[in-house]
Amino acid sequence: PAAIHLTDYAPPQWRIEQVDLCFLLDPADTRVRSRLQLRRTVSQEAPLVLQGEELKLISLTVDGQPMASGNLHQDENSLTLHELPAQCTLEMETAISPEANTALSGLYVSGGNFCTQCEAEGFRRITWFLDRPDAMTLFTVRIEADKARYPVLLSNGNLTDSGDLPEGRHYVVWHDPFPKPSYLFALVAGDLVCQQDRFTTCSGREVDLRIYVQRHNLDKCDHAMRSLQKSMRWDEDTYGREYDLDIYMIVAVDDFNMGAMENKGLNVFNSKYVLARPDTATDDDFVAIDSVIAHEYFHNWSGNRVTCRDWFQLSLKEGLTVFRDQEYTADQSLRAVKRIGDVQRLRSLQFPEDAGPMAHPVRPQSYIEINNFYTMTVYEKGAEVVRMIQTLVGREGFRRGLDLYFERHDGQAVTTDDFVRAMEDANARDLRRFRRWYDQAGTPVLDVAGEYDAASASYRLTVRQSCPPTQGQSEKLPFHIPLTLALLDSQGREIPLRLEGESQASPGERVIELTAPDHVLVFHDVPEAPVPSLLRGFSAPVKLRFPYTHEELAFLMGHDTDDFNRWEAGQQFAVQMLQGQIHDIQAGREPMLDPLFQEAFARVLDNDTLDTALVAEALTLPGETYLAEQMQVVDVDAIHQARQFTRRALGEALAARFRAVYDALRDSSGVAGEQMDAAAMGRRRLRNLCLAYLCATGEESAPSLAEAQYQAADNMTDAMGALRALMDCPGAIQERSLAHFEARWRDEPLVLDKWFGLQATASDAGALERVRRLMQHPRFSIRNPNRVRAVLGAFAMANPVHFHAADGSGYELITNQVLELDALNPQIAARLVTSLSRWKRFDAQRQGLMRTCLERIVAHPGLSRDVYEIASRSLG
Ligand code: HT7
Ligand code: ZN
Repeated sequence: PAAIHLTDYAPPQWRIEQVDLCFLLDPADTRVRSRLQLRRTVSQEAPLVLQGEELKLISLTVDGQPMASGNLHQDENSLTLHELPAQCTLEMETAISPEANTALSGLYVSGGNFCTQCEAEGFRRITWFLDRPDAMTLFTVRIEADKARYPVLLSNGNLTDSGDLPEGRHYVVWHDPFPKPSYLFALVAGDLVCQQDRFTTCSGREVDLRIYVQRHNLDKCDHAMRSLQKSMRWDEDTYGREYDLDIYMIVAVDDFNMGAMENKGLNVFNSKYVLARPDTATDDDFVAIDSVIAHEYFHNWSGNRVTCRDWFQLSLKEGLTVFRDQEYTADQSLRAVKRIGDVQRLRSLQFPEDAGPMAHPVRPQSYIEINNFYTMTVYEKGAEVVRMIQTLVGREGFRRGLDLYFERHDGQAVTTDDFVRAMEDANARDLRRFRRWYDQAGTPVLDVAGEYDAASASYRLTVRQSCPPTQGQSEKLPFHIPLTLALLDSQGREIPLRLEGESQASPGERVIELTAPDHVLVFHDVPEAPVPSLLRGFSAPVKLRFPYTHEELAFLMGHDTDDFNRWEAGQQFAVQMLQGQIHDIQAGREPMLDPLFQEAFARVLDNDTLDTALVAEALTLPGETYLAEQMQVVDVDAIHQARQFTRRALGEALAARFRAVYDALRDSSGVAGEQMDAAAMGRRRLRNLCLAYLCATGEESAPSLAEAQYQAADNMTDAMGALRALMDCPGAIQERSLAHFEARWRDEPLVLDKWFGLQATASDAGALERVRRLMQHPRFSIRNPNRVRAVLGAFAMANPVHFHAADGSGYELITNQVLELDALNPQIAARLVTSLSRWKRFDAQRQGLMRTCLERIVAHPGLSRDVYEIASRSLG
């Protein structure tokens, strides 16, 4: 398959000024009639090239006349029309089969209802079109269907007409007054009910809010509705963005490739990100739903009103919208807790991507299949890039820049460069060097060293930046990096900062702008040797190296005035200790728990002035994938053993304190109504963490404690907290609790996914057999992406010990499933292949096994572009 390059971008030669669509819905044979008002945008004759996939063209006329056959060329994925008048009307009818659409892209059937997914290139699976984001069009959509089977018929914009038709059929007409690209088109038809509410915008307009679900889920929509209303208000208050249609609809569907889709006025959601009741969804689910609802809502401005010129600009909307949803969540509860979660995600998922064969810039230069570029880099690193701009220009400057961006580009399809230019123009700043963040892949490294000179009372920090080579980019130019720092005295107070050349010291922290490979920062009037607090709040997506002693890390854990960095010091300390233990295990020695770490850890546990959510974060050890990132050759077994050893050793050493905190938080779950606030969530988090440490000890009474919690739980967080803790305690209690859960929830697919995931990630012996058994479970289906993620995705991405079993059995299982899945749903199959892509990080034997699997995949006949791109890049 051929790659598409950013440098080949050319604007479309035709504009579709208006499109009228008429859908005659039928699961096996849907007819799509389209009328396109076309206008040529260039002066000389130019062919009109429309895209299409798996379409049957039934008829075509131009200005009511059939085309001369010599002027019409159709191949598998394109329709070319020659010698068209500069302005004309093109009418077509196409036939499609939604029920045969297992790829879940275009128009498909889920749970007996029709729905669409058009981003990135799904619209071409519905009808022939200029299926590219810079082709913005006014849409009018008529839908006709059987009234009994499909009482609800939805599309974008406002409802303008509806009525009955002969033979039990009915119709609706929707008109969207905002021009949009085809990827934002949506249609939903089915037997759905809706929860309805209202929102009054800042200018006093009334908006009708509706969440459509299957009838049995109507009692799980309250949280999503509240989230939508909060997001709408927040975007007005924070960024001055008002909603623009009279209606905003969300539809929950069970079969969905990703999280949700921001179609204009008609968001389609994976039901996982809508449905929640305290007894069916965990606190993490509630928070995730709030953030995805917000994310899709925020797209109405950052994505829909201002969209992307081409798919290389994807981060223009995704990086910016992730940044906006992160800020929204940070404003809902504790900012530092949100930041910690985001940084953990970035470091455990994006950093590895940026260091592997799939590494690509935030604005990629080329792709084979765009669906493979909805990545952690485009989304999460893209959000970090936006965050750095805010750090550089300040919050007010950022708001000015965003206002200018929306004002300048409303109704346009633009580039990341346009975004940066608005920030520059609104703030009179030159961000030329900063733009390299969009073009250069790889995670920069900052090597920092400090030296105190008592005689001159000065402290000298030297900072060197570098960036490892990535595919196609062997040399990197220096990045523009905001480094937020403070110097702490021995009491933990921030020392006022006076840099060389400055006449006055300023209190508090500073943002230092690094633009060169090397910087020397000399601070004066420093009364004692300070402990530097560097990269506060994770001010840039880089790897920081500073030779802290264990004593300094323990000091920062207790004293840093930056919440994020206090957590970070604990993580660094834990990483250093775990690395030592990994070496010991590899050398056949007994690992040891560092007493200094234990003390610092215990002090955090005992600190009742800290927010409980923050304490829970601080007491969570770095994850196995993050630890793997720190190793030259990944040793999954030693990593797992070291981490388990430390959990157990801490559990044993501090058992009485864990138990005391656990008991003190016993009555904290609260009663329904007040149990979903951030404080209650923080308490549950800490309490479940204590339980997990207690269960990690292997102590006899621990499983009963977990079982008692499981049985008494009135909420899914505590039920799952108990079950998860029990996964460390094989035996009768674990078995009967798992069996109870399965019996109770087997008819709630989203809840059962938790049960699938827990077992697919269990590290005890027999994991592979268990995964095979789970795939035979009557509720498992390879056609449902949530099920695939819960079983196969969880196994491949979150069960390193068994996925990387030395005999290659884990790789074999995943490879076979990838190939089976590829024929049905290439997008989901491609996601699964990424688990094999970092084969070079492992020992020779595993490398050989993984490479063989990748070669088998690439050689498979009829392979999709999606899987081919990931597998072949991984091998290359
Ligand atoms: N903009 C959407 C990205 C998307 C997607 C969503 C559902 C299924 C397939 C999809 N392909 C691309 C989601 C978002 O970022 O908001
Ligand atoms: Zn998005």
